[in-house]
Amino acid sequence: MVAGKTIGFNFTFGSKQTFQKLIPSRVQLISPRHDPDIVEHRQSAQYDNMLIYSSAHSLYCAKLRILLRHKNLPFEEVPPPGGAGSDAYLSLVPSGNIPALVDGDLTLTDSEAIAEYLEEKYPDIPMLPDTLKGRAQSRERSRFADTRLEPALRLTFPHVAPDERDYAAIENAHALIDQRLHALSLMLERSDLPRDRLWMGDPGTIVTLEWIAYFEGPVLPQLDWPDAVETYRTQMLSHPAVAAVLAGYRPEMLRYMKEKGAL
Ligand SMILES: N[C@@H](CCC(=O)N[C@@H](CS)C(=O)NCC(=O)O)C(=O)O
Repeated sequence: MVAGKTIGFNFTFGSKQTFQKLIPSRVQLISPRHDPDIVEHRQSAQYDNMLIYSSAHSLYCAKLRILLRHKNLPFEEVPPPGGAGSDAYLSLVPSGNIPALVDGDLTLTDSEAIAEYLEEKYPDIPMLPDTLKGRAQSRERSRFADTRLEPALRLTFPHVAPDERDYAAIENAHALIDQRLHALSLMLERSDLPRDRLWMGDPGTIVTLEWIAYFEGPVLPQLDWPDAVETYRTQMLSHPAVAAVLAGYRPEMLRYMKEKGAL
């Protein structure tokens, strides 16, 4: 059972039902408004748990939630004080990235650096295989998601709102996403990594695929999903941490799309 906490509001990820019931309250708290109390709290409080600066619809925050939940690590989530890009946040997190992890005196950004740190600090539920080749393949999957698959998806974000959509840009993004899905399919077919375990390379990949699937239709024309990628998605959903985090995250994805007028 994973305990999670948002400043001023405690919750426990005990069951799917509890988790879903809590989502609206947590989302309300994760607003971009400046809250000086949070900065003060952050600077003065002693945290037993790790603190994550996060936002509700961030893909990389969902990735990190899956990692933390899979490793059964308690954590607290707060919005970036002052909002992403604010002076208040930049004074705490110089890169301005979301998510950022605060663990004692360490403040760390980049979901993959955070994942590697958590893996070294909490190896009891390993997310890297015990073979050299397996670890290399898991890292390759992470890097592919981070530098190839997600950047192709990212091209669509400025064009989610139909009113502001540049259809040539969407066409370009669509072609690139198709290409990257095909590359992922070949990589999955060639990989020895068993799918009955969740590896470090999986959370970022699966959340990115989820966004691509949600955008197909409302934002992107139909995609050519390779069978190997479809099978991989289904297999990943059988991991409880993936299923639970996505169950809470999908309403945020839909909310974002509705706000943009894409649904
Ligand atoms: N490669 C980074 C990407 C993180 C990223 O792009 N985060 C976005 C939110 S999903 C962000 O920080 N946006 C705010 C900004 O760039 O100021 C990671 O893995 O953490």
